Amino acid sequence: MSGYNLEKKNIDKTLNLKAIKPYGDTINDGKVQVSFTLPVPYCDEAIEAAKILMKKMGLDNPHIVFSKELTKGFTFFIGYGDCIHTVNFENIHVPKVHVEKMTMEEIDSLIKEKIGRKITIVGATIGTDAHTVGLDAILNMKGFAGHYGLERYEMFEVYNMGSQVPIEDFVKKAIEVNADALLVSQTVTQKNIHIKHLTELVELLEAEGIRENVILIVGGPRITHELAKELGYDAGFGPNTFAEDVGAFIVQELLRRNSR
Ligand code: B12
Repeated sequence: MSGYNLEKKNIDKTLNLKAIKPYGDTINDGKVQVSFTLPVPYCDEAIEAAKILMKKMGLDNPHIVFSKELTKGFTFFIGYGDCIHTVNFENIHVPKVHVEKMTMEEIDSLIKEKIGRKITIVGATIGTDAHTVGLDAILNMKGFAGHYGLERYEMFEVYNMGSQVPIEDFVKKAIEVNADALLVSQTVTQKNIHIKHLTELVELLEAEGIRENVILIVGGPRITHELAKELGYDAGFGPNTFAEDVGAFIVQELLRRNSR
């Protein structure tokens, strides 16, 4: 056995999915890099404070590799440490949207064949939220990262109302065009403003008696399917969503509802 292999055999421990740790260069070494700022001047005591804090974060052998005064009274640190905690990977179950993957062409053909008419979608970033890039990535003709948006599909009629749309206007539009699906985007989560907006929308749809008539979808960087379901939505989509994920969900959900 070569010296390298011998050494590797001695330091590598078997991967245990019931207790995974961060990986640096050896399984189970737990190596983690952190960066943070403390509101104290740059000095030896500041570095000591940073190391004590890292220990309290569960990082053994704390080592500050970089520290610099940001401005008077504030010091920035980069440190390395060995994470003492583990996670049971086998026990993790993340609720996900159940959708069979389809291409744009397959989605259009399925709608033509099984629905026989265009599916109407109304999308908006509701309330005070001004972020439109995520919603546009799903709806706009040119789409996102090489994936065309739903406007490009032959069988979707898309109304993109843009950003900061009052919830009342959004619901009014949904009624006016007899929407099949409502697509809402929420990015800002400060002070749980997204929960407020999303809850108000569900309440208004219920008050208007149309909640059950529409497929209600929310998306955004901090949206999970679990949160969406909790708030009374049919599906929630987070980062790395593409239009075909959403298009496939809409047509499959519509067919499920029609067959009931
Ligand atoms: C661009 C940007 C802006 C632009 C927005 C321009 C525009 N027309 O959208 C401007 C300058 C206006 C802006 C303003 C603000 N912003 Co800003 N902004 C960003 C930034 C840099 C990028 C966001 C983005 O475009 N991402 C790219 C898209 C493609 O990703 P995405 O949104 O996640 O979308 C994907 C999925 O989430 C999903 N998805 C999203 N929506 C939907 C909807 C549906 C229906 C579906 C199915 C899927 C889906 O699909 C998309 C594609 O995969 C982020 C930081 C960052 N790097 O992420 C901060 C950020 C989002 N902004 C932030 C903040 C705080 C603000 C301000 C409050 C700042 C201020 N104090 O004024 C204001 C808010 C104004 C307001 N009233 O909303 C914070 C939000 C923190 C939080 N969680 O609350 C961030 C994270 C910055 C930060 N680190 O602090 N912002």
